[in-house]
Amino acid sequence: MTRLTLFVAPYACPRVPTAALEEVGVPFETIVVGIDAGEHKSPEFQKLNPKGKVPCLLVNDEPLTENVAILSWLHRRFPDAGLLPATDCELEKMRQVADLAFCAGGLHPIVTRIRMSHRFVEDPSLALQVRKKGIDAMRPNADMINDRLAGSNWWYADKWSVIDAYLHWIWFRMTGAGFPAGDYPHWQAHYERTSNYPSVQKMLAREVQWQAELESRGAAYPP
Ligand SMILES: N[C@@H](CCC(=O)N[C@@H](CS)C(=O)NCC(=O)O)C(=O)O
Repeated sequence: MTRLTLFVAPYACPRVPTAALEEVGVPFETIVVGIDAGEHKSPEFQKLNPKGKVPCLLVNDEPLTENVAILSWLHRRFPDAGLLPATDCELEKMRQVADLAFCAGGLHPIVTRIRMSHRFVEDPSLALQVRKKGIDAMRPNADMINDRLAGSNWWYADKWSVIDAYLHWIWFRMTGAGFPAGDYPHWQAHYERTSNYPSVQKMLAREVQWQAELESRGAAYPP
């Protein structure tokens, strides 16, 4: 049996592959990395992921990094789990990769500007400007996502996928940092729907344990 171990951090993007692994339903372990305590910069972790980021998935001790790659690998390795809609069309498969890349490469960096605006400035008083620019940059994306979710439960109409888990994390992160949720009612409703989706609920229950573990070693941080 393939041994799977995922390096995670509470409230961070490893929420997405955790929900994916819960959806697959195979046994897996998580190792919690205290980002605020700088544990992602430790030599031990950087040996596995020199980029110093979570998630990092160990497949029988072999590391795989980047959400797009981890989620794509899980989808290929466990095709019956339905992490993405099944299709024989090569173009459609690549459109699914494009959707993953949009979340990871398009939306995530904007979320970082909104949520971690202080990281982009020397002078802390300028952080608000960075956050405002991040919110401005997110708005056209949020319009498009809100429109797409207007008439359907999930990103791919009637079929839940890991894109929904990704949008769930992005919404959580940016609205928690001041993004105006009320302007995007369909994405808000999607967030609530996804919060009740079984594999997302299992992921959120795991996250409570991750935070408790960080608290026990004095490395916890607020959402
Ligand atoms: N491109 C990476 C981004 C991963 C990433 O930025 N992870 C964040 C958590 S959401 C992280 O590890 N941050 C640690 C830090 O740089 O402080 C992916 O999609 O997997």
